[in-house]
Parts: sequence; structure tokens; C-alpha cells
Amino acid sequence: MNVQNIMTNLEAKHPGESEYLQAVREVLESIEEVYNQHPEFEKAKIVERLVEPDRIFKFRVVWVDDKGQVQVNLGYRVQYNAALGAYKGGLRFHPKVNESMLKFLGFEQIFKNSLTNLPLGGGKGGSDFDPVGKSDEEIMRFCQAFMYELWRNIGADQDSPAGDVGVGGREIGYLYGAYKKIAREHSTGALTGKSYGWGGSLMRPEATGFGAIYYVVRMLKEKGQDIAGKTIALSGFGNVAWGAATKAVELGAKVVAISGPDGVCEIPGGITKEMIDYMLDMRASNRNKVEDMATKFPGQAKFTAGKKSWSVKCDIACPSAFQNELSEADAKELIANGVQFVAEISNMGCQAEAIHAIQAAGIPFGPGKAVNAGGVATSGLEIAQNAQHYNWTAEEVDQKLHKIMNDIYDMCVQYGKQADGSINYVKGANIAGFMRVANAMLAQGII
Ligand code: 2IT
Repeated sequence: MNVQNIMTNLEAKHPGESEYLQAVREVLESIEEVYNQHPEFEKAKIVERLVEPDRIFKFRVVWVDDKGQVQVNLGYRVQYNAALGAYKGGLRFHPKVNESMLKFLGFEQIFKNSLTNLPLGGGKGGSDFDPVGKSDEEIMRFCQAFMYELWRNIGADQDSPAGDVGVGGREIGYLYGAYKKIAREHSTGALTGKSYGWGGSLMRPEATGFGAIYYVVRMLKEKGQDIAGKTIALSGFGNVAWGAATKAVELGAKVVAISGPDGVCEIPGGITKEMIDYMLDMRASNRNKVEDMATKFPGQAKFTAGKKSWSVKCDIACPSAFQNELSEADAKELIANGVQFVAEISNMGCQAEAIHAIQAAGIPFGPGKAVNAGGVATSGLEIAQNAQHYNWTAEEVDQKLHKIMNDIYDMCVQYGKQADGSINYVKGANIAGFMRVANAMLAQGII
């Protein structure tokens, strides 16, 4: 494989799909050396097959808003690769959703799901529907309209969506209700992130954030450090930041920043349990304003409009909101302020130049597809419970999640250890994730 040739080809075939091209380039650059040691991969054109999704469904979603007006959105499901199992990955509802974004997310999902060591293929979907300012009824009607189209293409052994940005427990409830009504099947594994009591797994809401902190703890341990007493800057205030804050505080760390599209909330004394609980209300309100935290807790949280979390001095920076949210300039500001570790909890949270700057400064950098894999891993555990018609306790699920994150960490070290003893976690995650998929594709023939 010659990465530049492949990229030139893809750029010509998919012009303007910047997020997709960025995600593919990062993986190919990481695996190039190993790939070229395996002529059987080249012969079977593994990379050329991997970079194109198996198929993409694109559909119109029509619904009626509270004023009685007809609204038209676009819906998508990218079924990327099923070498390891049925397609698995979240749904994103956000006005900027387009094919490039979902292809990047689906592509990342293949390797992330591979890292979990569970039988999960890679997929992603969503809509350009904007949940901000929508009523509960509007969200329900949109979810039902979205499922009118999607239901035929999902199922526990076919494709199992879950949440992502803009899709949480409430949306999964409406989507699953609609799915059951149309498909006439109580097939619980067709969607994950369901609530406990009707097929949901305990710990799934916490899993992405908890898993990320388990991974960060290992990154620190590698350097002989402990998370207790460390300051952490998170971004966003959604499900991922909520879970990470909960676990970080439990382990004695201090979360000093969260953010929103409107700006940053600095919390010099560290986030409290009451503030973490309030993050859930902020998300449920659909206002998408982090300023609400400072209004509710005036003495503890200070809001600054237009600023990001990366302007706040911290030991550990964890992007946990959206792709490319941390730029090269942000990375340089963090480094100047003494950041010691950076771990992406959002998918592709850092721009490529930011990662290069962080790594060049000798700061350990954990990539999203490894750090945030606890979410989809626990979705895999939810499907396993659904197949057994059984529920595990929170302790059982957490124990399994913790082991999966430790195993992912170990794999990243195994494949990412450099000659000078440092660990390139990006390389480690990409190679470890890729090898399992490539070997499965080889074994299953030219399809
Ligand atoms: O990015 C992700 O891994 C998710 N949004 C979770 C996917 C899942 O199927 O649980």
C-alpha cells in the first residue's frame, strides 16, 4: 500500500468529504508499515475494501412540528463493515450531520469495535435534525418518522444502532417503541442504550465516561502517576462528559472545566455531585447552553462566552463533545499551561495538527477509538444480556467493562511501543484494531 496514492484516489472519488478523508488518512498512516509486511493483505486488497462502506442508506424523514408545520430532514445509516459481527454504532442527531461525518464515524467504529474483542461490526447513522429547542413531543414524532424508514435494515443480528450526540435514553426509547410497533418484534438487541427494565443494561449510560477514565488511569500509571488530585478539563456537558466527571470525582480528581457551544464554565474548586446531576437537567432542557451551570451555581462556576475548555489550566485534557474540537492553537495553549496528558473521549476530538503538536511535546495522547470504546463495549454487553433474556448487576457489567478497557490499553501498548520506550497510542490502537478486522476479512474470502 502507498498511502498517498490511496488518498489521492479517495480525494478524487469523494471530494469535500473532509472528516472522512481525515479519519482514513490517520488509520492508513498508522498501519502502513505493518500492512506492507503482509503481502496477503495487499493481494486481497484489504485496505481498498475497508475504506468504502458496504452500503449507505439515505432517506427522507418527514414529520409535523408543534405549530402543525411539515418538516423535512435527511436520515442515514452507514453499514460499514461486518467482518467481525453485525453492524454496530450510534445515531447522531445534529444539524451538521452529512455523509462525510457519518462515514468518518462509521470508519472509526470498525476499529473501535474490533478493539473491544466483542463480535461487533462497524456502522453509524443519524440525521441533520436539530434537537435544540424542540419539545418532547417533537422529538418523539421525529424519532417515529426516522424509524418508519430504518426499521427494515436493523435487528440484533443485522445492525444495532445506539445513541451518539443528540441521541440519549429518551430518543432510544421513542426509536425502540416505534421499531417494535412497525416490525412487530420484541427484538431488544435491535437498539442499545435502552433503559433498564425493558432490555437496557445497567451501567450503559455511565460506560463511555467510566471506560475513558479507566483508560486514563492506565496512561497515568505508565508514568508512575495517580489520578487523585489531578485537574481535568472536559468539554461539552452531555452523556460522555457526565460519565467521565462522575468517575473522575469518585477517584479523587478535580474537574475544573466543562463547556458548550456558547462558551466555557470554569470550576476552580472542582465539579460537585450536585453540578454533575445538573448536567442531566441541562441536556434534557434541549437549550444546549453551558451558561445554565453558572446561573445555577453562581459562586462555583464562572462562565466565559466564546471560550473553550482548552483555555483553562489543567493536568489532563479530555475532549468529550465533537470532532475536531481541539485545534493546533488549542493544543499549544494547553501545552504552554502545563498539560501532562490528553485523552480524546469524543470521536476524533483533536485535529491532526493538534495530535502532532501534543505528541511532539512528549505528552501521552490517547485516541478516541480506544479511550471511548467502553460505550460501544457495554452496548455489546447489552446485546449479550438481551440474547440471554437476562440482566446482569451493575457490578458485573462494570467489572466486564473495566476488563475490556484494561485489555484495550494493553493492546495499544503492545502495538504502539516505540524503539525509545515511549508509547504511540494512536498507532497502537489503529494497528490492533485493524489486524483483527483484516484477518477476519481474509478468512471470509473475497466478498
Ligand atoms: O461512538 C460510539 O462508540 C457510540 N456512539 C456508541 C455506539 C454504540 O453502539 O453503543
